[in-house]
Amino acid sequence: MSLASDLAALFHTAAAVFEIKGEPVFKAIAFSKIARILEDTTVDLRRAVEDGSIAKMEGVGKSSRKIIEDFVRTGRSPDMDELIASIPGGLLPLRNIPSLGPKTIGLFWKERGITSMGELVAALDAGKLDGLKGIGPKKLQSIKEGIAMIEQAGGRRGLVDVLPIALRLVEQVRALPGVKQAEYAGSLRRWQETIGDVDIVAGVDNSAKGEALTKAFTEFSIVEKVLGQGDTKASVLVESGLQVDLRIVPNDHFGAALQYFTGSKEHNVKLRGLCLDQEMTLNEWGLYKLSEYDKAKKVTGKPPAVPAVASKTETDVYKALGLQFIPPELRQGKDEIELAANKKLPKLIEVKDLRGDLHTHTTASDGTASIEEMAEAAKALGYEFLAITDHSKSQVIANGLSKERLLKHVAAIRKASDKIKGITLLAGSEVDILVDGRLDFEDEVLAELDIVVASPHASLKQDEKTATDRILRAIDNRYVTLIGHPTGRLINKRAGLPLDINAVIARAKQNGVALEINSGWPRLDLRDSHARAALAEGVMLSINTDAHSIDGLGERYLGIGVARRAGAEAKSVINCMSLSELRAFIAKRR
Ligand code: DGT
Ligand code: CA
Ligand code: CA
Ligand code: ZN
Repeated sequence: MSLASDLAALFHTAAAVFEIKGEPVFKAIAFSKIARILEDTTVDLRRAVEDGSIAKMEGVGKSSRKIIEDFVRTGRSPDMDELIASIPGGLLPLRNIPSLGPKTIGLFWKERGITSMGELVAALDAGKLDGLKGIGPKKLQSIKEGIAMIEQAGGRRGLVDVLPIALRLVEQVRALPGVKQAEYAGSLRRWQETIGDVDIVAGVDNSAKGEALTKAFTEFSIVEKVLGQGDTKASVLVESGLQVDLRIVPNDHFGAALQYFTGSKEHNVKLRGLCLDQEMTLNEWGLYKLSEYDKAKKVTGKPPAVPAVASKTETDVYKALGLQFIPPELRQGKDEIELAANKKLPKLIEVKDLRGDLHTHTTASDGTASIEEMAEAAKALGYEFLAITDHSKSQVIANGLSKERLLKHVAAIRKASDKIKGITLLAGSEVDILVDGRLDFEDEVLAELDIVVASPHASLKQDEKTATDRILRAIDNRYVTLIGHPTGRLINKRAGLPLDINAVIARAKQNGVALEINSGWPRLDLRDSHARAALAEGVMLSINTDAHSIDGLGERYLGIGVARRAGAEAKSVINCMSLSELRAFIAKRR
């Protein structure tokens, strides 16, 4: 982490301490503000401290100036140490629990003596937190669920948090002397939604010194702790305890190593089974004839001293086994090896196959860009169409549109569509699926729209039967084109509706309704397995960003990743249709 981001984290922590202690709110607000400024700053803090210009930085006062100066000069701040030590050490980690804020942590501490996760769990179980002022049973229930989420996640981190760190490290590894190529492997390359640790593979030439390379790796500024270091591998911890493993192999063995460390374990196990059938063996060094491999002398950390059948590239390895190249997203140990053997792998959808986005918001509800701005941004992405689908009236916090506002908005969208050349705007709504499955607008209003996205937002804790009936009823509405984020789950935060997904898929198929893969993090909803099940039944998918800004429109790659893990081809995704095909799809069931 950079100095500025380290300091930002420290100020965020300090703000939480103030809140936990119940100090006047202006203190926490001031420190949170400095933290946010530090997160975004491009100022060289060392220089700013040296020449005194730090005093002029926005938000920085006398006490925060001293903290920054101490930290920049010595790597710590006695004032901050003292502040943090003024509350029990077990309180700060409780901030990781979704739906538990510092104020409530402070309340539990002062009123019930809770000072750690263990004590909190015990108190919840024993009902000791019942009856606290301002803390209802619903709140307690959601804290319990938050704790369960954390335990279930087991410290696995979200894909989007890990990806930038991995990309940065891969770039740094590529720049080391003697490194010919480097890639991230593991669950990240397979595009899993959560990541246990990051695996990086580097191919090096003969001049490279392994020990020096791994040493340089452990000395990258982002590294917080070294777990192990040898001449072919190293393991380190970076921010918030994320582990990164580096493997170094001779460049001629890079493909085999990348294949091996990309996994999944299940895929590799099946692949090795296939090797044995062909009297070969596959390991991190390459694909070898068994007869030769068995005779070869083996030294740990070195390739076996016999020529490999294949090892340079992954494609070589798969080809030598009579397989098509299997994209990493499909390496799940399901049916991908059989499909690759029969040359029947799907031609996976790519970002460039998308011809439009069908679920987006503008300033009319809770977006930050106007209709025109969104349209221009979509055009810049090469899109042929864009559906504007602002929230409906029940979404009060999201400034949902009343019928009257919606009809005006529709007129404005159509006008903009006529004015802006090169892209067609579809006037739509993201209409709320109410608690019983009715929609938030009458049919006669929906009939005025070009496209209808129906999504659940509230009451996401229904039982399976109620939740499934709710979504089925929405699918039955003839104006509904697609179901937006069908379960409402948030990765590592909220389980969402416990749907009977097969029933939902069957009804979507019967009615010709598409199911969304919402690309927005932390939604990714439908998830990969649900999308796969939908495809197996021939249900059409729709990949949308749910963008609330022009930048949001660009964030399609996550949804595409989910679709690829599901084995989706462009022909199964309505965003890849031509506009006239899409209009026909919408019209067919009305
Ligand atoms: P993660 O880190 O839990 O998100 O998941 P992965 O898949 O990245 O797992 P990881 O980091 O333990 O190992 C990376 C890859 O290396 C894994 O997908 C397959 C390969 N691998 C690691 N250990 C073994 C092993 O004992 N046997 C086999 N066949 N493959 C292994
Ligand atoms: Ca891993
Ligand atoms: Ca690993
Ligand atoms: Zn939306």
